[in-house]
Amino acid sequence: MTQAERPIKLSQLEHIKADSRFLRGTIDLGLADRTTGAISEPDTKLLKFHGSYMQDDRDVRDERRRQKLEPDYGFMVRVRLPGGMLTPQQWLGLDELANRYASNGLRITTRQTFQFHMIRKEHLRDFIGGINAIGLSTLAACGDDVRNVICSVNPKLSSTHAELYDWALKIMNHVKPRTTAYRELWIEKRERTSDGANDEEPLLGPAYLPRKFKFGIAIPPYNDIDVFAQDFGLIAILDEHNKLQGFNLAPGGSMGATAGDPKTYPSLGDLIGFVPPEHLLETCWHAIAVQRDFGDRGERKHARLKYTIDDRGLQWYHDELQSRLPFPIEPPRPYHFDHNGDRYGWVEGDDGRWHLTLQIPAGRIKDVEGRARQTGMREIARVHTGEFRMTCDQNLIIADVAPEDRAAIDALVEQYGLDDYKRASGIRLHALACVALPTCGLAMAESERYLPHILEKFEELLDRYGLRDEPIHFRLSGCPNSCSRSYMGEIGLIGRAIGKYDLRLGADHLGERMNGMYKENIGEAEILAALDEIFGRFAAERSAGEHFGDFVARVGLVEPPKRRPVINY
Ligand code: SRM
Ligand code: SF4
Repeated sequence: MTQAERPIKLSQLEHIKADSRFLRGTIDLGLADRTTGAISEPDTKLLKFHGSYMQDDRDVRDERRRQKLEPDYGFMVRVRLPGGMLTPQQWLGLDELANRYASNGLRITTRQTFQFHMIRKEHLRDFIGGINAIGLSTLAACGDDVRNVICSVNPKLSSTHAELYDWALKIMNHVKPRTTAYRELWIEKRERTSDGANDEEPLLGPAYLPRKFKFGIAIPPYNDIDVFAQDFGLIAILDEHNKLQGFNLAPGGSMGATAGDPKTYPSLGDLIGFVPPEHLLETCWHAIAVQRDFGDRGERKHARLKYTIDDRGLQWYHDELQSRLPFPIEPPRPYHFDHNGDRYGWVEGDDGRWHLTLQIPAGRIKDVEGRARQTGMREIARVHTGEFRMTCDQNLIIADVAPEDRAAIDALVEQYGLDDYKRASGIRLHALACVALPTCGLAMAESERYLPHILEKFEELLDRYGLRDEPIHFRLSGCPNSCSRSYMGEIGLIGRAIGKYDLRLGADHLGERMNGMYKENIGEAEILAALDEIFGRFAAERSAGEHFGDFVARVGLVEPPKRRPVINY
């Protein structure tokens, strides 16, 4: 039975979407209204599909309320950047837009793209228009649609990476929204949008998807995208000559959960089969269509693909997908991951070109006192002739550098202090933090702003046990939505209230096992006391080469969540 046939009460947002004339609503009127920095509540929901969230500066919220002023509204804008690739000219374009309109520089996200914060309403059209003018888009960067398709940035396999990057673009183009509202609002900048009578959404339908839907392509042996955290993970299968054979399919992942609601939970995807490259686009289309038809449109907290799969079974999802495809889904093929983080420094690709991975703490590229990262990247973009690649760990790669150009890049990297990766501790090199306060409306605790402090504290502890260089994966998030994929951290801190976090431990190093709860809702002193003891045990009792997360799981300090049972292929 499809969603339409089921007698459920649709959530309010389903009505807003269906009545929006393909995402138009009254966004045009809201943008023109100069009496407020905001737009209407229903329009904020539709604006997400256009790549923007209305937010307010939470640091000044109470003070403004006291002064009887409206909140300090601004708009977050997210770029859609499949595969995370950017030309130097595009970098310079984004940099200029950030300087002109945004409050906090450029922010690399955990899905390989950029966000900008606190764009004022009166500048939103010029900002999004400016992004389009440099050949990029924000359509479907947020909203109930297919989000930025991410892809491993394995620099060693340059030619395979180029091929897989191309697949990320193809998937995105194949399944993105078709509405012309985006063009009317942000490119043509029409004062009044049309009635959308000629629009069609052959895949997504007029009410779009029940919830966001995320694809990611991993290129073994790197799982640097956390492929099992995707709604629909794709694992590239290469033969012994690194020629692409096809893709293993791993649906059913996603991290988001609601504090105190056990019906919501993070989950990893599981294998249901393999398809060759020529069948990939059709497979992706129908993978989405199944969720469009069966996803829960009554309860948004229950509307991700993982819940559809868990309610009906992984085998059911496989069979339903198979019933829509004119070719067989084959059994999954063998693959092996050896890592799920970035590797820093210079790497030579299989084509003799060079790639330099830099560490960007929490992805924030901004000039601050004593550190001019934004200026440095601008200077690099002015001389670089290759491209830039964003990683899902909020870092960036200066990619495709000729051997003779390396010295010039190195000099700029050093001059602008972009070479932290040479000195940072193991845990610092493997730390991710979501944005959280002051812009995220859902933040329950600090994250990005807390990262430098808590890392120093962790390093003090690690130094006691000679563990400074230990590559411990640390993920910090300001709430259980886990935008830094904090359930995948060997150490995960998940915000529950100001100054309080759940301490979770025991994920593996391959992105194949989530962490488990160690202590709930505790403050910094308790977190440090707990880790002091566990780091001490780890140093004394670990077996040779054992990672921190594996140790914690082996000695039974936590019980990591279980994967779904394997299905019949
Ligand atoms: Fe996220 C919502 C930031 C990756 C799960 N996420 C939000 C919002 C838009 C808050 C909101 O709804 O009002 C955050 C904006 C903060 C701000 O001020 O900018 C936000 N999410 C981010 C970013 C920027 C985190 C970062 O520091 O890099 C990432 C942008 C990714 C991108 O470029 O598209 C980001 N979010 C993720 C990921 C990681 C991933 O996709 O690999 C997840 C976990 C995987 C998943 O989808 O479950 C994630 N974000 C969520 C959720 C939980 C969804 C759920 O099904 O429960 C929410 C809340 C929601 O959608 O209702 C959310
Ligand atoms: Fe905001 Fe929570 Fe996502 Fe952090 S994890 S950006 S606090 S929604």
